Amino acid sequence: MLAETVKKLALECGFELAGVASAEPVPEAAAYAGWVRNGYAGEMRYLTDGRAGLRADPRLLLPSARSAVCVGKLYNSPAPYSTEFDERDRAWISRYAWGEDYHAILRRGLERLAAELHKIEPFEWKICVDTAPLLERAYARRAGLGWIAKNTCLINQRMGSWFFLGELLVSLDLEPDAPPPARCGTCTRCIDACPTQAILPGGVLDSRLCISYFTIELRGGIPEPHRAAAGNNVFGCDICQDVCPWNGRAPAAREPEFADHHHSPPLERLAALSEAEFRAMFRTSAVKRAKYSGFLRNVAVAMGASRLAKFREPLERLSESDDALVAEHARWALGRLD
Ligand code: B12
Ligand code: SF4
Ligand code: SF4
Repeated sequence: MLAETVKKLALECGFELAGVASAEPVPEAAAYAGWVRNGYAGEMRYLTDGRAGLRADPRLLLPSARSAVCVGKLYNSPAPYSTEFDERDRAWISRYAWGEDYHAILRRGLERLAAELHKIEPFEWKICVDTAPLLERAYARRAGLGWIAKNTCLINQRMGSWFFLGELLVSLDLEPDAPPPARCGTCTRCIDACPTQAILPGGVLDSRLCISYFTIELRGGIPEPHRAAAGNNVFGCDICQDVCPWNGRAPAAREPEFADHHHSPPLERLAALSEAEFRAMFRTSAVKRAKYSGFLRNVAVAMGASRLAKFREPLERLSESDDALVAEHARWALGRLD
């Protein structure tokens, strides 16, 4: 009964999806440990350091946790998919980073939900959005929000996969939902479309091959054999979701916060940004995570991948950068121009 009220309140607080899972350890924690052991986490130390042990049990995050209220927030926009976009002189920024940084938006919604719920019954809670050491997709699946697909994203039958996940761990005993069946069937579109073959059999992603990892998380050089395949993706990658049939008619988000502010800016403009301009341009966007140096590295790679001769001048400038990382990627790109 209370679970239904919680889910209704979650929808009123701006979430399109809401469900409840028990806040118990999940068997996927073993799959996660194996994933890390295989090296698939690459250099993402926040996944492999001591804190990673917390992933086995949400009660290490909130000792009194009994349930996880899992929510989904749509961020899709009506703009075209990256796979329908062929302007080689423009950058592709991942759909999820076009608007305001989602961490703040989800946290605000979950704080509101906690406050509303507190009016009904006192309880303890903890908000988790992305950065908490919690296997978000495993709990969201249990809460009925969707299935973990072959591209490893959580897909909802009605909404597709363009949504963020967040959780409110609560000390309340709420009736849990049931996970939906997996609906990938025999489809392999995402596996076939991935430019770097990062999706392995069995719904496993090797981050060390993923463009999203290269362009957002990796701090050093992008491995040379994968640079050309990164194409014009300068922050994240949408390809394995763009090609997914479940996103064919995915609904768009209603909020102005997710409007497409950063959709496909010209590469030349990005290459000319000073550090202050970069900070100002992406002040409220998730793009700032790449940091100025990593972002210029990505822009240089995208210019090289385009092979457009008109990028010779901006690339020559970047190749003289004091930042050795940027300069090396710009020299690689210059070597590829027509
Ligand atoms: C690290 C991370 C990444 C890494 C690794 C991605 C990955 N697939 O693991 C990188 C940088 C590559 C990445 C990329 C992206 N990410 Co990310 N990422 C995370 C983060 C912080 C942790 C994920 C994690 O623990 N990965 C490790 C693996 C092992 O976990 P897992 O895939 O969840 O694995 C489960 C299942 O696949 C299954 N499983 C895996 N292997 C096996 C094997 C067997 C035998 C079995 C039975 C099960 C099984 O069990 C696992 C445990 O639950 C989460 C937030 C969070 N705290 O969970 C966001 C999160 C997953 N990312 C998100 C997003 C939006 C993205 C991107 C779309 C961004 C972009 N456009 O570039 C891409 C998508 C790329 C892709 N195809 O996954 C969203 C996903 C929302 C959704 N609808 O699914 C999340 C949930 C953030 C959020 N709060 O919204 N991400
Ligand atoms: S995000 Fe891009 S590189 Fe990563 S698995 Fe999906 S298609 Fe492949
Ligand atoms: S493209 Fe096909 S296999 Fe990949 S996630 Fe979508 S339905 Fe599943």
